[in-house]
Amino acid sequence: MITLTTFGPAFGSPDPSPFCMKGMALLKMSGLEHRFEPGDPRKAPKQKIPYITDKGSQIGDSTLFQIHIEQTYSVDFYPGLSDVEKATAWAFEKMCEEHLYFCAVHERWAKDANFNKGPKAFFDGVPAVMRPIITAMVRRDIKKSLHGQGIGRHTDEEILEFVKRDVQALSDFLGQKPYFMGDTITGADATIHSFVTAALCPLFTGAMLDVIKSHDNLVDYSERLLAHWYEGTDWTTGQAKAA
Ligand SMILES: N[C@@H](CCC(=O)N[C@@H](CS)C(=O)NCC(=O)O)C(=O)O
Repeated sequence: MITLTTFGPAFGSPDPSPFCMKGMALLKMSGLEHRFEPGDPRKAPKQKIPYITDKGSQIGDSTLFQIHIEQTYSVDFYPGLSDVEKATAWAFEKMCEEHLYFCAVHERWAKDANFNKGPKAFFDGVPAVMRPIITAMVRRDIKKSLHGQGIGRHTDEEILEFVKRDVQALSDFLGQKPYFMGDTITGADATIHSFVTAALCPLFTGAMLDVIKSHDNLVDYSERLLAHWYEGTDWTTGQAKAA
């Protein structure tokens, strides 16, 4: 039994983190026995969520545990793809994880309206007297990390231009195919679908949501795979919902 530690459902999504949704989808695709368990990044092996626990070992980072599952259980997440197709899948996955993701973090954490509707709720469990201080401290750290990564140095207009180009590339490549790489569902869908669905989260208003919503094929892809992976599943545990 593999345990995937996530944040747990929030914002009307299976998880507020696209990396957690990626992990959830990968485990579903793997066919291995698994369960989800909400946890705390401070206790995670790399102080980030998601991570898996498999036979007593904890493995942090969604790509590293994907590789662990591939190598340990001979799971092929990219069946039938050529080397060039695998290279394409890798490049799109990393565009989402290492570029589009930071634009989304900026959208949710740096903009007051979105922060107040979403991430602020992460601090509801902090004692009231400490809450404003801890909230401001964590928000400042996240803005600092966005500055270190680079995205935080750009204007809203410049970031939006990046978003438009990432999203256009995803939409153009997906086209009218049922899955990102063609007729077969692959590991690329676990990643791409999670980032597309996170960007479509209706809680967060603003230009990023408007951009992604204007691509009908991405909206349709998000809805189809949400139904495929999550209908009938308890989002908190990963187990089938009681009838
Ligand atoms: N490269 C990591 C990224 C995971 C990640 O960035 N997780 C964020 C949430 S989306 C996190 O746990 N942040 C908590 C923190 O930084 O304290 C992966 O693929 O799993």
